[in-house]
Amino acid sequence: MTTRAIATHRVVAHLDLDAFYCQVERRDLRAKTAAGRRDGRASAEDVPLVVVQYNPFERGGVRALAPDDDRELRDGFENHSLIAVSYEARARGVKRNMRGREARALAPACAVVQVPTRRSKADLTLYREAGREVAAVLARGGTIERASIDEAYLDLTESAKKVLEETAWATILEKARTSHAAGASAVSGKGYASVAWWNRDESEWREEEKLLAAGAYICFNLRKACVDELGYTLSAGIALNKMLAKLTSGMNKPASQTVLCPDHTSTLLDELPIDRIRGLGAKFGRELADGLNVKTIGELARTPLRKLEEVCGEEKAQWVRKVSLGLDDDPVKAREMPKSIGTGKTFRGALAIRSIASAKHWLAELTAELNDRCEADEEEWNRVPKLLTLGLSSPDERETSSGHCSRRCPLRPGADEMAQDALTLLSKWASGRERWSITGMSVSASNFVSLEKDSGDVVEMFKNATKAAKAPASVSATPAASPIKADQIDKNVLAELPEAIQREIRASMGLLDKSTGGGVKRKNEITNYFSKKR
Ligand code: DCP
Ligand code: CA
Repeated sequence: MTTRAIATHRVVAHLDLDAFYCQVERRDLRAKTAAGRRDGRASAEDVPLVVVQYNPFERGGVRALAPDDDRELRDGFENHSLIAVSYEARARGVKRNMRGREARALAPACAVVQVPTRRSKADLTLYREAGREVAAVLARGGTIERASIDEAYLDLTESAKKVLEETAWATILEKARTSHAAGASAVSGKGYASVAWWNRDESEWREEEKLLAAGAYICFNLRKACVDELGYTLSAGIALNKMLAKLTSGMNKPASQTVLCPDHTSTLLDELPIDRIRGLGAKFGRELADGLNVKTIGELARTPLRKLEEVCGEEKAQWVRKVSLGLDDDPVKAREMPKSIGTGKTFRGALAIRSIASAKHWLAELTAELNDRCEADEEEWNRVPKLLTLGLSSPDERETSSGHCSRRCPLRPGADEMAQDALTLLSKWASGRERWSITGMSVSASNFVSLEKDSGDVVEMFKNATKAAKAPASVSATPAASPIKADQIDKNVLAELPEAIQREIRASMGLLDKSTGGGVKRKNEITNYFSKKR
C-alpha cells in the first residue's frame, strides 16, 4: 500500500444511542429518586422501561407535563403508544409499535414513562439537551455531523493517524479488539473469526485496517467517556465511509461497536435490500427497483452501467454505481447554524393586501410558523433570537427603493407577541399613506444569543434584556431587574443586540450618562427605535 493510497482512506464512525428516550428517562428517574422525590423502583437499571406518547384525545385537552414533573404513569396508559423500549423490555418481547397495555402484559414490572408535553404536543427539550451533551463529548474525537437527535457521524481520520503515530500498537489493539469485526469470518476462515482477525500479527495488517483499528480505539474511548461522564451507552459502526459506518453501527446493539472489515463490504451489500441505503429509500429507490427489476444492492452492482443510465440518467447512474460498490465520498460535515430564520408569502395581483385587518390575519399565520421554527431552533442550537424583521414588498416603495423595505424591532418570544409587534411595524409603515398595497410579506428572526449554561453571567444579562424586549412595542421597556457589573458583559455579544437594548443594559450598569438613563428617556428611545428605517 503506498502512502498516496493511504491518504485517500478515511475512518468514519456512526454512533447511535441505545433506546435513547429510555436512557434519558432512566437518568431523570435516578435524579428524582436521589432527590427523594419518588421511590426508586423504576430507576433501577434492570427494570424494563418504556416511554409512551401522550394521549392526543385526553379529555379537556392535552395536559402539560413538564420534564420535572413525575411522569411515570401508574394507570391509564393502556392505549398510549410506545415510542421507546428499553433493552430489558425488548428481552421480554416488547416492541415499539405496541401499546402500554401490551407492554405490561409481556413485562408486568415494566415502568411506563410519558414524554413531557407542552402546548398540546410532545416537548423534546429533555432529549435534545441529552443529545447535545453526548455530541459535545463525541466532538472530542473529530469533526462531528449530527444526523438526528441521537445519532452522529464522526470523521476520525486525522485522530486515527495521530493515534497510530503516538500509541503503541498493543495499546491500540487492547481496546480496539473489544469491537466486533463484521465479516471477519470471511477474511480469516479460522473458527471464531472476530478473535482471529484481531489476533493477526501486526505485519499482516493492511494500512486501512490499521486506521480502522485506531478509529475503533478512539471510538471505544469516546463511548466510555459517555458512560462515565453522562451515564449513556451508545453503539457504533466504524468503517471507511459514512454509508458503511451507518450500516454497521446497528449490527451489535446495545452498548457495542462493530468494525467493518474492508474485505467484507461486497458480502454485506450483496443481500442488502435497496431501501436500506440513504438516497435509495424513497421514490427514486422504488423507480430503480421497478425499472431494473432488482431488489438488492448486489443486483444493482451487477447491472451494466448502460442500463442504469437508461433508467436514471448519466449523473445519477454514476452515483448509484459507486454506492452499490460501497463507495461513498460524502464528507462528514459540521452543520452550520443559520444566521436567521424567516418565512414569507407573496400576494400578487388581486391578492395584494390593502387593509390592516387582512395584514393582521397574514402576519398571525407567518409569525405562528416563525415561532414554531424559533422553538425548534432553540432546541437544536440552544439559543434565542433578539431581533424581529418585517419585510414588505410594495409598489408604493418603488420610488424609494427596489420595491422592498424592512422594519425591525426587538423580538419578544411567542407567536402572539411577534404578530403584535410585526403589526405595529406594519401600521407605522402604512400610516401617512393614503392608499397602499402589499404584494409580499416576510418575517424573520435573527441576532441570536446563546443560552449556554457556562456563560451564566451573560445569560443573566440577557434574561434582563429579554424582559426588556418582552414589553409591548409601543410601551417603555422594563428596566433591568438587577444591576449588572461591567465586567460581566461580553462586548461582542452586546454589540449584536438592538441598540435600544444595548442602551438599557448600559444604563443599568451606570455606563450611560445620567441625562439619558431615566425612564422617560428610555421610553423615547424604544419608540424611536421602532420608527427608524433600517
Ligand atoms: N422515536 C420516536 N418515534 C419513533 C422512533 C423514534 O419518538 N417512531 C424517538 C424515541 C427513540 C429516539 O427517537 O428513543 C431514537 O430513535 P431510534 O430509532 O434510534 O431508537 P432507540 O434509540 O429508542 O433504540 P435503538 O437502541 O434501537 O437505537
Ligand atoms: Ca438510537
